[in-house]
Amino acid sequence: MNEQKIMVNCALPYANGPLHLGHLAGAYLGADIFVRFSRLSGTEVMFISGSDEYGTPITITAEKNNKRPQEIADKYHSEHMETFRNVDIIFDKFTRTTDAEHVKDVDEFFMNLLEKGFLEKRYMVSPYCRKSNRFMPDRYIEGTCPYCGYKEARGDQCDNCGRTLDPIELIDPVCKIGGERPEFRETEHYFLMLNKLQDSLLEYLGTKDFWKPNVLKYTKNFVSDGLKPRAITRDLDWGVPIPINGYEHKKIYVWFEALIGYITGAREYSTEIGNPEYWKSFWLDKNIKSYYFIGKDNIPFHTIIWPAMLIAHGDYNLPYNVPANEYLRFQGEQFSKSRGIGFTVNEILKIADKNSLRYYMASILPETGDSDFSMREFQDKVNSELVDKFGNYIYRLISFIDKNKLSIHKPEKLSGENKKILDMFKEKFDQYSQELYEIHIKRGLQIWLELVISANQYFNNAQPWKIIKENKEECNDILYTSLKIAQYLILMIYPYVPTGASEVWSMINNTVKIEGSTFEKLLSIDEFAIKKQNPPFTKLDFGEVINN
Ligand code: B3M
Ligand code: ZN
Repeated sequence: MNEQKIMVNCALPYANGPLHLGHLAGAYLGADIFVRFSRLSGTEVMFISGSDEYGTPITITAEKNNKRPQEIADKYHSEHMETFRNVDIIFDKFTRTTDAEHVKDVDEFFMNLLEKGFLEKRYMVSPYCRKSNRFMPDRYIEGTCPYCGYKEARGDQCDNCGRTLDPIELIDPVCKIGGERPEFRETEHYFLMLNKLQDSLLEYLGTKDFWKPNVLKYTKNFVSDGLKPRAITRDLDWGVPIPINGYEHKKIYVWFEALIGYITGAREYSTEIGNPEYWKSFWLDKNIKSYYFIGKDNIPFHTIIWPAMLIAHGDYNLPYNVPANEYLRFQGEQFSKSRGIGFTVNEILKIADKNSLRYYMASILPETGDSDFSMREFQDKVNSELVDKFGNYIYRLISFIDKNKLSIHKPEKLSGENKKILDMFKEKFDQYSQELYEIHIKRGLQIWLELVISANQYFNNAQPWKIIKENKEECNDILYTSLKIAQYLILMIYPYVPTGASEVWSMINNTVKIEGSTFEKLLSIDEFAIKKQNPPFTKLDFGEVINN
């Protein structure tokens, strides 16, 4: 069931604003859990993401703040790296699309596709602002949506009905910068000839019936609109230059170049670890599975455009799975910065610790449909499950061994209830592994929680505090069993709450660390060094935040 080697890539977040809980739920937390699980299962993983620093999302923020785009990108690039560290999301490489290495990769990709005939020059009609004397990005044009009548639809998309738009379709279009009705002028661009890739793309998609239903649905919608040539350059200053003379005033479209960042990140990582060819063992070996953790709005770019680009290029591995999540709401409403709804990651870390946050978020990931983040549920779940059920089991067990100064050894033979429960744990652990292997993060957690409840029941029924007076050997067997149970519980929760689990682990074992080891090795440890201290999980008390 285990793969030897996999590649896990996470959408490159735009470096134009803080990361919020929706980012974690949509892509990053699930990816980190999957990576940690895979590594513990003995799989070699390369885990890549980075900052998406070009494109209009950055220039719009820069203009609003009277800053240069690079200043905005610099600020949020370092902020993002720190935020991910704050919640234990640790990439092998968090690259930047403004890195010179990235530009090199984009040039190579562009020229490769051009030479093979997959890029062609075409004319298109684009909005032109006479006041600022330039072509305007689609996003800068606003007007009334021709489909639903929403007055503030953007030239690329209507936020009300969700349709992708062309600015020329807008009723009464206005340029956000010049404030006037734009002119529509012809302009020349490079197009990716998706039509030429249609057959290979459909063949590829035909092998993907195991993808999540939501991912297949968005992908099919896109395909049924027809695979038409798509412009991959723009009339913009801020972007990767087009590697052809005479195109100095145009740039490569952000979505075309940002995707190539996955390759740049892998290359840069390989150089950093002193093994510059390492990335090839992932990207050039067609047996290596690659996973892309992304939010729902990025689906067609990863299930159509990126595979099309990779097919056209020819050398590289196509996405194996794209386990995109749906949206997270905040207490029944959409996250909205302007209306003050929801938290950024760093805001919530001021009132809750990272273990609790990861635990709760993992339990509500929008894996199959939209889900809701509720402060009350956050508090209740952490307090009753992580602290009361899991924390107490560990605490009671360790306190008992410590108080009686016992040293626990492996029994010659386990029998009765002891054997029964460990057999059951082994079986449930295999189920958990299968769920996580299939990226069912919530189901894995559910199995763990059931086991925590069984662990408490076992300990209550076995009554070691009574048996110790009657039969020392039998008491040893109960505590040995309880410690083996603790091993399972700690290791199974590790991918979800790595820091907390590692601390609990050090209370029963002080020689081997979880990180860098495997389930197999760690579960075979039969010697325990008990160190009594309180488990790291503490109760949340949001008080007023909940009542507001
Ligand atoms: N930057 C979208 C986003 O941040 C986009 C993803 C790029 S992945 C190559 O939501
Ligand atoms: Zn609309």
